[in-house]
Amino acid sequence: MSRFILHCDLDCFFAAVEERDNPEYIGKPIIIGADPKDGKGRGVVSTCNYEARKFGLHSAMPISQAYKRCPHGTYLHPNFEKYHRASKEVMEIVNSYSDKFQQVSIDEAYLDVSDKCINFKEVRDLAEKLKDEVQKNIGITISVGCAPTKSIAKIASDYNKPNGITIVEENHIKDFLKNLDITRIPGIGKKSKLYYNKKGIKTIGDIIDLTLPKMIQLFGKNGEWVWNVANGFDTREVKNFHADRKSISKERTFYEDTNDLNLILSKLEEINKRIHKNVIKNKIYYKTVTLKIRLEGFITFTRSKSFIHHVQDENQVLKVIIELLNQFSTVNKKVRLVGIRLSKLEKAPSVAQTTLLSYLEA
Ligand code: TTP
Ligand code: MG
Repeated sequence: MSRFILHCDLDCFFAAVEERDNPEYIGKPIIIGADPKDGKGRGVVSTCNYEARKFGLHSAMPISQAYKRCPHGTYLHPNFEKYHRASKEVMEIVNSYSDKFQQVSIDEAYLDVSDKCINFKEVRDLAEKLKDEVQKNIGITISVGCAPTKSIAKIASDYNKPNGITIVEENHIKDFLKNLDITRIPGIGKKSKLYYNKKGIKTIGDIIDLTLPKMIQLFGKNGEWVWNVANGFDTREVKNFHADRKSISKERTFYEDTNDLNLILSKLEEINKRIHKNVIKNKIYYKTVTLKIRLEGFITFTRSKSFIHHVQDENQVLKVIIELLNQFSTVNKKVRLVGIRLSKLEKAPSVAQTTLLSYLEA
């Protein structure tokens, strides 16, 4: 029996929230990210609306380049608190359509509705209802893809953006994928594209035409995964938050590289707080804390420390983070990104070590 998996992804999310709250922006190019400072600014575009995309702007583009292409755009500093609130409200709606719900980023989630629908007509009705509910209640639009696998559902949600629904029935997978560029496959970026192109592979159809052994011979393990995706052989389930989860992590990129220790610490405190909202809600305990720091020039370091027992304790984690951060303080470079990862997870252990009882293993 075919599975009905939905992938829901908000359209130009941060920019959409700004348009909702400032209707005078609608129809104009809006860019969220670093301050362009008349073209001299550093940092990147976080996202931009579809009006701005007409000028070639996109996420992660240096803000100076964006400004060159679109000097008349409206440039806004991100308001993360507002976006997190909107995300939470949207995800509550999406989750109300099925318990088999997996949020994978601030603006995207998978939903398995195989138990709720008996055919694609019902899936479409459900997707339309979900979209309407998000638009009416939150005031922003979401695109939905539906397919028998997670990877094809993700490709489908992106296919008809913004505000689209794309349904790929089991016996239409090949027709849907065959003319799409290989970069539509999640994980094939600009660099891999060049590599694939060199071997004569441009479309997903070119991949489907190869045998699995040939793909493995040409591209190794990655080739095997890509071939499976292209042929609709992705058996991954929609997992609820904690099922089989190895770690929980969050990271943030600074809008401008910084060596301001207070700023770095307050960012880490914010990340720690957010992670703990999740772990508390999902009754998750952890043993290992990892601090990740990326310096300018993309050199990345990680340092970890483990508790003897599983704990769930925001203050203890912060202490560990400060301790680990001190190990970096002699580095004379600016910081680009910081992150925290909690691993060795356990769900509601028999003996929960909290606050004073938790102690460290060197
Ligand atoms: P995306 O879903 O990748 O992008 P989007 O929602 O802005 O646009 P689309 O309609 O194509 O889905 O990311 C969701 C949000 O995450 C985005 O609004 C801003 C943030 N983001 C960044 O801050 N930096 C990035 O490099 C990317 C890709 C996203
Ligand atoms: Mg999005």
